[in-house]
Amino acid sequence: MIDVLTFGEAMASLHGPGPLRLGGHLELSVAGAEANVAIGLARLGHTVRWTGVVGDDELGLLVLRTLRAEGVDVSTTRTDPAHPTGLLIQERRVAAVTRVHYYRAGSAGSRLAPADVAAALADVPRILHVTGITPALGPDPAAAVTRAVRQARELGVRVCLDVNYRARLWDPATASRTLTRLLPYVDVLVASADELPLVTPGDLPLVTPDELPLVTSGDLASQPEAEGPPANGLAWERTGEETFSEVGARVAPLLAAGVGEVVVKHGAAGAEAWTHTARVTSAAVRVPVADTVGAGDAFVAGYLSGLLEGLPLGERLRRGVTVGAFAVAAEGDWHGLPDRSELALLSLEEGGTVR
Ligand code: KDG
Repeated sequence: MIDVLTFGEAMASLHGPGPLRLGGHLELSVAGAEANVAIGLARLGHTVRWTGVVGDDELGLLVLRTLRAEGVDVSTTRTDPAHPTGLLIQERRVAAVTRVHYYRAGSAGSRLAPADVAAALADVPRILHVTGITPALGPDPAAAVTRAVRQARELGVRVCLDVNYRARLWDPATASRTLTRLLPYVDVLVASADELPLVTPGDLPLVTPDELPLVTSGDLASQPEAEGPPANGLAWERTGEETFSEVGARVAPLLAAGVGEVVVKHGAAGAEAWTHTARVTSAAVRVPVADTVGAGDAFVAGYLSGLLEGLPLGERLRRGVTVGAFAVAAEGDWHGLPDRSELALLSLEEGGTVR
């Protein structure tokens, strides 16, 4: 049994230091949210498969070679001779803002189809991870994701969905319609705070946290400092014991609809995770920002790594923000992600030397 299957499009990526229209050097690598998560998990020692479609071309070989080198199983990835591997160009306009240009319409990756699901799930994973990017690529990839999450649910596989809204690929109304249909199959939902309204449209019954069953969970019980902020920087709070926040108003109906965990990313302000029994927040790990692209995927890799290991809610959140910080501190979507032995590096004193 493998730990995680990720399912979606991986592309070649080009990125350079300045405005594209001025020309100059660009660096060639690989991108794609599901591939980034797969690499992050593999570096942390988990067994991971990425299933997608690449073109029968040099860029397709680059994708496969890179993922294999990172220890990601690509044995169920298909090569499509009739369509090229997609391409993405990241353009750094100002220090912390990257503009993305897609060359992925008609790509091999967008040929992912429901028929690809059987092979992908043949070796049943513990977790299936998908994102809202894949359904935005067209009707076939959307149907493939729907089939994948349904079959995963039937097989008892935990399903993680990262909303990952991409305004360049679709509009909010279509995204909302499509993604809310996936919710009955989702165990772990990840979204940034501004993406939450997409998965909690007005017609979902709004409930307050008070209406949620509130029992002391193992997560809270295992934390001796459950009533106050513990030494490791995590703040622990119980659902229903605090001001009814806007995030809470969005999260509560998701939990009531059956999503087991809702994880909300707040960028530099950290992240929070909600279950039926607990809400946990974690500050971000502060690092000098080199490149924020891929930070969300890194966060998911860390969070799922913690889930696979049975870590309590607060600790998996902490691993998420820690791996996210590694992504932010280095150039590239996934290049700076830590292996297991490096996880503790960010808690060392600044300016130190590791021997
Ligand atoms: O999360 C990083 C991704 O945005 C990047 O790798 C490309 O998957 C990508 C996308 O569709 O934007």
